[in-house]
Amino acid sequence: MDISSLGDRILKGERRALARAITLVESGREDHRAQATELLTHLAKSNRQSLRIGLSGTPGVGKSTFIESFGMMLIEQGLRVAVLAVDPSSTRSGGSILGDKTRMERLSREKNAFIRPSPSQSHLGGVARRTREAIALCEAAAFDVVLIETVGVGQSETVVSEMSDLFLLLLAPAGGDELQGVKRGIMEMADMILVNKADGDLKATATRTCADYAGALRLLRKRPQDPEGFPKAMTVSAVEEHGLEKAWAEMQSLAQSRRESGHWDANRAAQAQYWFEQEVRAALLARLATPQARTEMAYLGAQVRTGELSPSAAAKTMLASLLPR
Ligand SMILES: Nc1nc2c(ncn2[C@@H]2O[C@H](COP(=O)(O)OP(=O)(O)OP(=O)(O)O)[C@@H](O)[C@H]2O)c(=O)[nH]1
Ligand SMILES: [Mg+2]
Repeated sequence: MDISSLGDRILKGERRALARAITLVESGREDHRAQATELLTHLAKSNRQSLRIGLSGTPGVGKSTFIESFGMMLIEQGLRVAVLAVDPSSTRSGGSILGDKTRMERLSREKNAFIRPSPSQSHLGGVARRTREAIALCEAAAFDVVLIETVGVGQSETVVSEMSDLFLLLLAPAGGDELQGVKRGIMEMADMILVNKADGDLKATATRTCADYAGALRLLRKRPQDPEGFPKAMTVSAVEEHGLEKAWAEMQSLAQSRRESGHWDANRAAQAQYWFEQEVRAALLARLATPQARTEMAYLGAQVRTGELSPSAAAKTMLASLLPR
């Protein structure tokens, strides 16, 4: 594969080249990894930045429907929109991908849109790197907005918020009891809470739910990255396409204020450092998982059990063999 011509086609915004490059970064093959690294290095020179919007919410809250409506609105404004999905659950089959394709039917027909469903079956560490690299590819391909969708389960919100400029939490209209169902840690990550399905019979409940969450957000610790009034809760209807323009205006105003305050750059720098450290950790753990390392762990472990070696002496020996000087 000619990496530099693939790179040039991506820089021209060619979706087919972009799709091919994402397949490359998704590959676990060693020669593919090397090519992916070469490609990303080549593209990093473009220095293009998209607005990266992370979007999380429980299954069925309307993430895909929201992305379809919101994405179409952005396209109508002349913007180019990429959609990536992070699905850490290996239990979900190809069904979710099919579902997304049909749910984003209009968007998937637009030439200024690019939709990439998540590959199934992989652990979160691998998902994180692939998604980050896919984001970088979309940025190089001059997409104005990159939407990163994730189902709100376990660690996936953290992963997505650590690669986003703005993090949105989509919630369903609900009674007061369910408010407590949103974990504090997730609330603290949100830049905006969007209460979806504010239409028909659910409209009044959505308005109440929104007020409840707005109150809950005010009780959280003030974050240095937030201008007055943020984080914010709003109601939207993805189906009736209500509140989307207002939500977009708020997102842009937040992004602008963060650019002006210097927080935008500082946040991206901190994220880059975070992922660097995560990769080092992941690589060290991978070394522990090799057959030789497992054998040595078992061997040293047996000596620790009989008292021949102290735990710390054995650990020292183990580390010396993992990290030869
Ligand atoms: N009334 C109403 N229904 C909605 C709205 N948005 C989505 N829905 C419905 O909610 C259901 C789930 O929508 P999806 O967009 O698939 O939800 P999701 O969050 O992507 O779901 P997963 O991908 O399974 O996590 C569908 O039946 C939608 O039609 C809305 O604004 N109003
Ligand atoms: Mg979905």
